[in-house]
Order: sequence, then structure tokens, then C-alpha cells
Amino acid sequence: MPFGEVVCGSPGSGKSTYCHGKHQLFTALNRPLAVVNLDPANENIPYPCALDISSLISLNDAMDAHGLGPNGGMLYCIEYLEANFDWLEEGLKGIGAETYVMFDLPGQVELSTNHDSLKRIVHRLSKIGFRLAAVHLCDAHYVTDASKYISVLLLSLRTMLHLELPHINVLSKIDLLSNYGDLDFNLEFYTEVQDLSYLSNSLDASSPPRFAALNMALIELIEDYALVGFETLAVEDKSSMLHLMRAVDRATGYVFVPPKDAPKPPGTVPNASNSPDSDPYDGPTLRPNQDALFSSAMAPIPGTAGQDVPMSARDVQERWVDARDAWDAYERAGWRREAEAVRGLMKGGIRERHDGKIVGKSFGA
Ligand SMILES: Nc1nc2c(ncn2[C@@H]2O[C@H](COP(=O)(O)OP(=O)(O)OP(=O)(O)O)[C@@H](O)[C@H]2O)c(=O)[nH]1
Ligand SMILES: [Mg+2]
Repeated sequence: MPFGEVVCGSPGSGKSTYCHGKHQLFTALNRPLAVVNLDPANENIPYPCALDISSLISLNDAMDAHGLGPNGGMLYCIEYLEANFDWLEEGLKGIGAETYVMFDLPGQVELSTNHDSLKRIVHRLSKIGFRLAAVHLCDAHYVTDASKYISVLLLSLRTMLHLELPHINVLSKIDLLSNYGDLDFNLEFYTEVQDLSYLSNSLDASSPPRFAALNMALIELIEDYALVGFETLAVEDKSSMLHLMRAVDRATGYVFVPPKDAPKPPGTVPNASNSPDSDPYDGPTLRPNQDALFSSAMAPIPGTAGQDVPMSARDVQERWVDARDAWDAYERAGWRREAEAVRGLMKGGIRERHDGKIVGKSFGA
């Protein structure tokens, strides 16, 4: 039973870059991952693509054949994919049950807010055994303006209600946040979606008085649902990617799957569909994933300040907003030290001592 995620969000919010980043991260972690491109307009795909919708239908063909513009053509392509779900199912069979699968979606938000084809495709994937989470990327730039922030909250809420998947909203490109000037509140206010009535002053200042009641009604609606919250992402930052990976793994349930050799809990029922000569307790249903990260994924992870704490919005604010230059300099110095150490190893000749320590001329050994 493969795990995976559906990556959605507005145009340019960083979906394809995130898929590429996650492919690199998983390769480094030795965890199998396949990216499926479901965006027929994705011309320069940055990641190695396991399955590409362009081999089923191209956006230009759809536009030419039906006299559609780019947006209509895109909706047609997704409807065509739904009608040809067998193509997707067959392609996914070749990927392997233990492989984590990412679906890179087009940026047309109506696909994940009110068009039914994508929702039905996702439900059919769940029916054939995929355990998916939706990862909804929103450009962090939107938190710099109260009315844009409200609209991104509404968009996130609408996407959550429409796709009906375990859902993670993400403020992407958080590393660029300091370029947009000072925030009215700490980052935590925006990620936790705290008491939104504090926004009413800024909203009233930026819109005509007749919209005041509408603003308050929207705020109350979002607060009544109490569903929306945000993770943050700077795709080139390893701790940020690891933090989001763990959040998604918790949402899909991946972290709760025991490793292959873990003792069976009392009362575990054997898998009746296994062949007589195979282990009745083995198989994707009982053990969907041999790379489960139960202990490590639930464990504390280092914050930007080096402490063993989950990376909170305060850490993220310090890293990317309050002390960005100091942290950049600190990281650069670390990379320089690493590069010098590697150069020293190459120059000095490397030797392993009987106690297992690596030594060479450059280390004075
Ligand atoms: N600084 C910064 N730039 C990013 C980040 N993620 C993405 N970008 C940039 O944002 C731009 C858009 O990224 P894409 O990955 O193409 O966005 P997308 O959501 O796939 O776009 P569409 O497929 O057109 O909807 C690119 O120039 C990326 O380099 C990030 O974490 N930090
Ligand atoms: Mg893209």
C-alpha cells in the first residue's frame, strides 16, 4: 500500500520545485520516491519523472482539437485523465508498492477547489490502495497583507473541504519573507491562525467601510471551521524539508507503520490472501513500508538554533526574518569548514587507524 502526496497550490507557488527538492532529499535518505507529473503545461520538468501526463495528452492538442484556451484546455486534460484512469493505474503499477509517490498538479486552483475530476481521481487512487495527503502550497508573500492573507485562508479551507484528504497547508518560499518588509505580527500568528479579529483594523484600513461587516463574517467563518493552519517551507533548507517531510508522514500515517522485522502486536490477524508458501504476516497491507521512520520521525528534530526541538514558527522567523543575514553567514562558515576538511582529506591522503578514526597528513596524524 504505497504512501504519497498530492501537491497542489496556485500558479508559481513552488509545487514542481518542491517535488524536485523532495526527490533529492529522499535520494539522500535512501528512501524510494517517484514523481508523477499531472501538469500537461509543465515543459521544463526539473525532477526525474516516473510518469508524465504528456504521454497521455498534451495541452496543445487539447486546445487545438476543441478550440479551447489554456485554462479550458487544462480542465479538459484533467477530465481526459479521469476518463483514462486505467493509464494512470497501469503506470503506477510499474512504480512498486514500497515507493513513495508525489503527484505534481497544475496551478489552476479550481482543480482542487471546485472541479470534480481531480477529486474523483484522488478517490480512485485511495480505493486502489494509496494513502495520500494533500500538500497545499501558498506563497508566503500573502501573509504580508491582511486581505491577501484572508483570501489564502479561504482558498486553503476550500481546498481542504473539497479534496477530503489528510491535508497540510504550507507557506512556501519562506526564505523570501524578509524581502517584503516587516510583518504586522509574529510569524506564529499567521501559521497558527490565531485570533483573527486582530486583523480587522488592517482590513478596514485597506478596504472601503462597507466591506467591514463582510470582512468580519469571513474571519468568523474561518475561525468557526478551525481547520486551517500552516507549515513553512524553504525548499533549499534541509531542516525545513525534513520538518515538512515529518509533518506529511504523520498526516498519511507513514510514521505509524512498523518496520518489517518489528514484533507483531498480540492478536495480529494473518493475511488470508498471501500464497501458502509466503509469510502470512507479510505484504503491503500489513507492512506497507519497510522504510518506516516511526522512531526517528516522531522524535524531536534540531531547530535552527541547534537545540533538539521541533522547528517552531519562532525558529523559522528567527532563521528567515529576524536574523537571516547572521544565519546565512553562520551556514556559509560551516560549509567553508566542511569544504576545507574535504580538500584536506583529498590532499593529505586518507588513512584509517586501527581504532577506526580517519586520519591524514592535513590532520597532523
Ligand atoms: N526563494 C525560493 N524560491 C522558490 C522556492 N520554491 C520555488 N521557488 C521558485 O518559485 C518559482 C516557481 O516555482 P515552480 O516550482 O515552477 O512553481 P509551480 O507551483 O510548479 O508553478 P506552476 O506549475 O506554474 O503552477 C521558481 O522560480 C522557483 O525557483 C523556495 O522555497 N524559495
Ligand atoms: Mg509546476
